[in-house]
Amino acid sequence: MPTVLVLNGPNLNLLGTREPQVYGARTLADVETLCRGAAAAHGWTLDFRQSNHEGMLIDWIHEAGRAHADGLVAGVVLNAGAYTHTSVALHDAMKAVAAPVIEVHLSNVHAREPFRHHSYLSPAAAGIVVGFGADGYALAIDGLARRTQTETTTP
Ligand code: CA2
Repeated sequence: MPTVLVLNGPNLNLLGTREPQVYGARTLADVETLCRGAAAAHGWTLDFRQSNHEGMLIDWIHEAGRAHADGLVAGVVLNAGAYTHTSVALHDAMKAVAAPVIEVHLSNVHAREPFRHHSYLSPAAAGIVVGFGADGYALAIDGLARRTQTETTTP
């Protein structure tokens, strides 16, 4: 059964503990449960991870690229947190793999501080989901499934 890999970047382990007006009240464990249901609805298993380290996220994207080439991973959902706005290295990692990567943000970054308006990741993303809170992760998994379906059925 294919896997969807959900990667979370720095500080997202703190979700639900502070700034609920910005990020919602759900914890990262709640988001994982939500994602598990969304993945199961498409017959996928879920691999859900979080790291505060840029290099770890890059290693995981490379790993996903290899697993995608072997038919084991359908794609990646990535909330890279603040690395979104700083990391050319994550951009390069996304470009280096054929696995589709959907960029997700809990908050509407475009309605926040100007430094959050630019994403180094968006040009390398297969799709972007912004501002739907934790539900955005499920929307991203659904979008990945629809995209995968289209790829396999469209001549
Ligand atoms: O809206 C998002 O999902 C972000 O990726 C979240 C990042 C932020 O730097 C991006 O601009 C937008 C921050 C994640 C930190 O999450 C916390 C949650 C609770 C308490 C403290 C931090």
